[in-house]
Amino acid sequence: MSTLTLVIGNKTYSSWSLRPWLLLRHLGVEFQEIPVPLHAPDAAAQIARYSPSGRVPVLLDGDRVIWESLAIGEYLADRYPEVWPTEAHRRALARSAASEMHAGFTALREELPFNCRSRRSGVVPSLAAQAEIKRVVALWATCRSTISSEEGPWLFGRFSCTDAMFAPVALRFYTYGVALSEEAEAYIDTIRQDVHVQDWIQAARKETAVIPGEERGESVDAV
Ligand SMILES: N[C@@H](CCC(=O)N[C@@H](CS)C(=O)NCC(=O)O)C(=O)O
Repeated sequence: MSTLTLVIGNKTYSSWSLRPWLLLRHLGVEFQEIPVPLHAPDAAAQIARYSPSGRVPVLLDGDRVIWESLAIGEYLADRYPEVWPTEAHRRALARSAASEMHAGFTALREELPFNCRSRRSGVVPSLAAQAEIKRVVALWATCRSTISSEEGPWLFGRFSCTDAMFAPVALRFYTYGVALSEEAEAYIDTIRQDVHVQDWIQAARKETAVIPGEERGESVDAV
């Protein structure tokens, strides 16, 4: 691999960008970032310079272009097997959980938009979103049931791509004060206290671009 470059959106708002960024950080891989402000008038043109799908994140590795957060995870796994758990049964579950996250949870994502520097109250998830929240918590518990707590605080003990995929979901639960099981709350704490997640949030706090109306009346900087 040559020097990697990750094209990302605003750290405040771009949950998809956080996923491969966090994975790269946990792998200890050096990479450059190209930030694209997603709500700038020329955002589409800026993204199109790098992304065949018109979306971020995009990983650039020499003349290779890899888009879609999960595909970026798989690309990195070719080089860094620790992207997934070592044991085959855990790896299968880790991939299934990550794929389910990547493909679904649309009500949750629409109703609880990502804003990692904000806390909000009064958002009542629809029944569809509540069912998805329940499913996320069940998935986390299933992943954790394959390990002993001594193996570490992440879904499979040590950090994997599945944690990267769910990190923005955990931050959303915190932002919106979603009441969860003790086990799920402990996992959210693990995500929030992660040094790389902290770096991401600190950088988000310094961003000045704001989606119009998005942060009206909110306790920005409370995270
Ligand atoms: N399935 C894609 C989702 C990427 C995505 O929706 N990215 C958003 C930013 S978080 C985006 O690029 N939005 C710009 C647009 O749709 O114009 C992935 O996993 O990478």
